[in-house]
Amino acid sequence: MDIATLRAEHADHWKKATAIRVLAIDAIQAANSGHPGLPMGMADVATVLFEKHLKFDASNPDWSDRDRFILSAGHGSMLIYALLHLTGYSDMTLEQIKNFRQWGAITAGHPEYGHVQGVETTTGPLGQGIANAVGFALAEESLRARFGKKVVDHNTYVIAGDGCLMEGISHEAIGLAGMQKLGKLIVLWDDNNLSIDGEISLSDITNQQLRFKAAGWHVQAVDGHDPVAIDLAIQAAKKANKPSMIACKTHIGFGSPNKQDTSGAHGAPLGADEIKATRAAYGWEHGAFEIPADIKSAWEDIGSRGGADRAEWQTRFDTLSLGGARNSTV
Ligand SMILES: Cc1ncc(C[n+]2csc(CCOP(=O)(O)OP(=O)(O)O)c2C)c(N)n1
Ligand SMILES: [Mg+2]
Repeated sequence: MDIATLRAEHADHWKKATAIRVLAIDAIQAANSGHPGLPMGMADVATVLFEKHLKFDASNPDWSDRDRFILSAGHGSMLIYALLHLTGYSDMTLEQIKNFRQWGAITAGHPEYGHVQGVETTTGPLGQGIANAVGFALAEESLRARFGKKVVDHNTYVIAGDGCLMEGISHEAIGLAGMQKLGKLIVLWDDNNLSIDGEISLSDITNQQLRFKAAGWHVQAVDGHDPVAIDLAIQAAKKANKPSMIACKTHIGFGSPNKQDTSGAHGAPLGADEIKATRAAYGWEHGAFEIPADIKSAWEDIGSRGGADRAEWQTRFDTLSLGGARNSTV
């Protein structure tokens, strides 16, 4: 799906996703280092995931039955920092975004567990996030078997890039997940056909969809810029009783007139001229780091959407701990 269609047919979605893109672009430009291509490419997928699916409450980041979101492609850290800022995590202020990659800021080049609320595990070494996510999903299965789904019932979502899938560690993890039928694990693959050196065919000819199928996964492919298709695919993935992989066809550096679909968007700031051209392509008339109040507020509604779920969960948990689990063999 192209920008014109997104703006015409999915205006609210487009504004939210573009807020992620411009925050990433501006922070990376200010730092004079970072990776804009992934946040620009995966902003639509991430917006649909956070808006329609992810169970979380930004004011209670440690709620134990939250869905887990793991950015395995940790170089795209500005994607998660932008999401955490927009949805209202208290530690991820605009100042932190403006200080991306600066000494003393929590916004390190790659997401660090324990530094940032909402970062579930440290990523950056490619493949590490997807492998850890299999562990998260296994832990969820084990806890649910022990305590019951009234109090343990959450999904683990992963955004993985081509590099994550090329790393050897991903192979064992994918095999284990398929074998264990980890139906609550959903991997969103940023299928952008680009990596640090250029097109993927320079380094890998694996058919990733067949690879995951061969390991026992539920596999789908979607246009990673089409919010309706992304939503439907995540819905189907949640219903599957196997781990799911959704190949999200995206454009790295989406919307940058001269850098989209090139490795130039992978790991360098766009540059002042290209940022101007990209803002024009987006129809985004706001200054650097400026998010209009209505868009911020729409994102904050997403951040607080899980509050009611969390309160209901707390009631179930309190009841359970008075009766069931406390007196069981646990
Ligand atoms: C284990 C490991 N090896 C190498 C790197 C360096 N590195 C960072 S991103 C990247 C390329 C990743 O390509 P892809 O996942 O396709 O990301 P995209 O260019 O699409 O954003 C590499 C080689 C790393 N982070 N971890
Ligand atoms: Mg890639």
